[in-house]
Amino acid sequence: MRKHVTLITGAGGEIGHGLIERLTADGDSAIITIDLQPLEQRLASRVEKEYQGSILETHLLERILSEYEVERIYHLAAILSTRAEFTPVTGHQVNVEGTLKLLDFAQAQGESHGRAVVFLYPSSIAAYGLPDLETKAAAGAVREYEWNHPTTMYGCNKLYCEHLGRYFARHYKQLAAESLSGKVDFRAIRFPGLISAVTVPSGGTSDFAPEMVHAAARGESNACFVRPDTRIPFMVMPDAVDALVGLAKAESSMLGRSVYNITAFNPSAEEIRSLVLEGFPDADITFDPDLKRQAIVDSWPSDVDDSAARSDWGLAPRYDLEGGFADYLIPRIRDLYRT
Ligand code: AKB
Repeated sequence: MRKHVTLITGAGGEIGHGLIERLTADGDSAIITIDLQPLEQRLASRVEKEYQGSILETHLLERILSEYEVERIYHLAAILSTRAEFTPVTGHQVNVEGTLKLLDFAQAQGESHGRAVVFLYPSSIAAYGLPDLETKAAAGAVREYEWNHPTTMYGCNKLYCEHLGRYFARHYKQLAAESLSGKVDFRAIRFPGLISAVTVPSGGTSDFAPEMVHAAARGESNACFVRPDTRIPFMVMPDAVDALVGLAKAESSMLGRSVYNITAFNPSAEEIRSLVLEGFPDADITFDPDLKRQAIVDSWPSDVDDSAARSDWGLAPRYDLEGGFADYLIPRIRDLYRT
């Protein structure tokens, strides 16, 4: 008999860290992972099995199919927005072809064990693209179906994969004699920028915020790569993990859509700097905008409307802006770098 498990791809990344800790703290140790790099020992010891390799390796996914019944997939592996602009074809391979492989794997799993595989997909505010700052200011909190004109390879990849997921869930092989759809229960969250007290992101464009606070805690100076007035939505990592787990557990009958905005607060970069200075009064934070990365952040909305997530599956972030810094980020980051 194949064991029932949850699969996490990109498990060693920022969200993967928090997710493995959260799921195993809840008593769920039937977790298998895929990542290019070995997991940190403290995470590896919490999971059932760790596969080191690429999501693009067909034989790896076939091996998992033969060994496990996968009930749920958190497909976290991705190349983020800044990095994908330097290698857009590789970005597309990992972000789109990789996701297609995972969706196909979920379909094969569902057909093999007969139950729908819940497929959690972290999409992003990068799926939006606003043409200029005037439009961004006038748009305010955008709804899921508005301004879907991403300017980055990563944003295009995320938007397209949301559609691929919906296709697998509802229309897969619609001309076949017998319906094969319904084996993938696809659920996506459009994440805002995320700030973790435990890990420092790399390769993203919302990284200016976590970079500021981690540099301050390490006693290093930081030249923020966006203007002080730059504003996009953010959330701290524990709330992002809670949201993923909350959406995974929601009754499918409650879900009116397959893609949900979520957010917790939307400070300007200057407001983030002020909060970092409250926690680390000696921090040396200046602004030195990189005009090209600035343009990417300027194309993302200043806020998103997450009312559908709140009403359909009970999104309720624990941390607002002040609480996120005072009760989570500052004390936890201080502990992280305490020597
Ligand atoms: C990035 O900056 O690429 C990501 C994102 C906003 O999805 N953090």
